[in-house]
Amino acid sequence: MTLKIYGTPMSRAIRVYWLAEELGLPYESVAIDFKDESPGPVGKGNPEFRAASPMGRVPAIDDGGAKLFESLAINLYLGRKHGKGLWPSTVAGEGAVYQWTLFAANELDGTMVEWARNAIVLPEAERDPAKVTAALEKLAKPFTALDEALGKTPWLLGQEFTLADLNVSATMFRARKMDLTKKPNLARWLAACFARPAAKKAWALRGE
Ligand SMILES: N[C@@H](CCC(=O)N[C@@H](CS)C(=O)NCC(=O)O)C(=O)O
Repeated sequence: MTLKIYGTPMSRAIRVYWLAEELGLPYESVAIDFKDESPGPVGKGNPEFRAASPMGRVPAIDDGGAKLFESLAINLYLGRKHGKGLWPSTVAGEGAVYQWTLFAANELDGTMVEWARNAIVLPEAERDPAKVTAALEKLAKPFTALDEALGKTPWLLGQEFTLADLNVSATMFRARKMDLTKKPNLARWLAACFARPAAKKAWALRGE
């Protein structure tokens, strides 16, 4: 049964499309517009979608009856299931993937959204520069931790690109619009993540 991915490229579903491209996984994209409250086919009330996503948030998946929500958990599941080099071969490596994925969720995700909304996404009149400053202050420690880690090895777990790199870089994709000259290792790594053919294919779905 083909993997179903609910969401749109303009949502956090982009993280799952990127992984599907990396793994060469065929998938059916079920468009759910996260701004549409209706029970119609593309609305958040669509009952088939709600069976996979009880809060009506995208992305969600149905993988032959295995239903999951939470973008990064979906990626851990698909990475563990299909591997293909993106999933580490040791338990210590798996621990590092969990660590960086929870780091992405807890230290980056919400603050990156806050920065992006107020720095680049909202119409200029609605942006709040104080929120930009506060977000950058909150991101300083995690960005330093990343820059230091990536000063030691090319990728987060060592010499190879893994799911840790995908989950973290996908969560901070908008940092490509920040001035990262003081974080050269982070800047080099972010550019390398997004130079991957699978990332380009996924981001092309957003017209980027
Ligand atoms: N932590 C969740 C966040 C999901 C989320 O907030 N998705 C947004 C779109 S990117 C959404 O569905 N918003 C509509 C809503 O919250 O009702 C994840 O990573 O999947």
